[in-house]
Amino acid sequence: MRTGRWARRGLMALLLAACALLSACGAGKPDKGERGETNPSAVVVGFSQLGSESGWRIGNTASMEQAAKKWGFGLMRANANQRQEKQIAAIRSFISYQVDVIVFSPIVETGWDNVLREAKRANIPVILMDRMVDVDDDTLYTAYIGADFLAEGRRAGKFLLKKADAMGAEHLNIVEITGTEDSTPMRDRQAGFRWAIDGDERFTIIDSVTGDFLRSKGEECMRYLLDKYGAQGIDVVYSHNDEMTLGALKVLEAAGIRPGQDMVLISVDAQQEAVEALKAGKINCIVECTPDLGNSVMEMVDALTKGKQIPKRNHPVEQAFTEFDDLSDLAPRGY
Ligand code: GZL
Repeated sequence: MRTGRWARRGLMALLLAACALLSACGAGKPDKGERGETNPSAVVVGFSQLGSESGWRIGNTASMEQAAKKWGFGLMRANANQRQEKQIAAIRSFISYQVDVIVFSPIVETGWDNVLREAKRANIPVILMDRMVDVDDDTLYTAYIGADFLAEGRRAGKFLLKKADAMGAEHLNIVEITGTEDSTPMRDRQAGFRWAIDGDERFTIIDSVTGDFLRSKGEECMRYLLDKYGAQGIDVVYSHNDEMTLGALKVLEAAGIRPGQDMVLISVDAQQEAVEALKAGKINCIVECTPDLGNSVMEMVDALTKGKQIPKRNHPVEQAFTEFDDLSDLAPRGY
């Protein structure tokens, strides 16, 4: 793309030499594509993953690694362990190594303008995977691929409308356990849910606390909410991901409360462990959020390296799994 074949051979040698440094800061060696280490024409992708906070995230990383291997692309990986500054440092290292494309999942929406301007000046396209950025100039990224989180929130709310009808409920108190503040999934799952139930007098959201998408914090949040409102004061728990839901579920059962029966549980992601709880009647609805974005990302990378245009926004098809569905033939989730 930007350098001749010989320059790339030199660059690849530099890449290999420098990756020892990257591995020291949590970034992996650039797995060479199937065309082998000596082939300098292999496309190299710089991938900054935000962390490994959930089954979803681990599945997403695996999806990227499997797809890079399938496409024969080199993958420079860096795990930021939930730290934005580490993502920014990794992106800067990808720029200095002149990778062909940068892919990253921004942990929060703000604070990316400067480093994305540096990538643009270096003429390296950036694909946002899974989460969005809030920047003044949307030419700072080439494309977004990930869930429509507003739609996910709306699916959660629409399930609750149906559940309230089935219960013949006159009024339901809702507590919300949110994901990482200022992240796209947190903001839009919150907004979409409210959009769906807005104006329906049967529902009151009595509290919203952040669990940062972590199981341990989901436990803490549920313990706090139970202490504050008591079991009788909470009818519905809306949790932005399965890890937090599974943490909350453990606290409810320890308190002698039957999750899914005494309290309605609505979750997001659909990781296997949560699906098993749904089948056991302990969760009432799980809105799917697929982590399997790797192949679509690599298709976009391939198109970009061939000079083709790609759509700016790309959403996978997703659904919801609920107590009203026959889940007997639901395939294993793989995460
Ligand atoms: C959603 C993703 C969220 C998952 C969580 O696309 O960003 O982050 O819902 C993960 O499990 O932590």
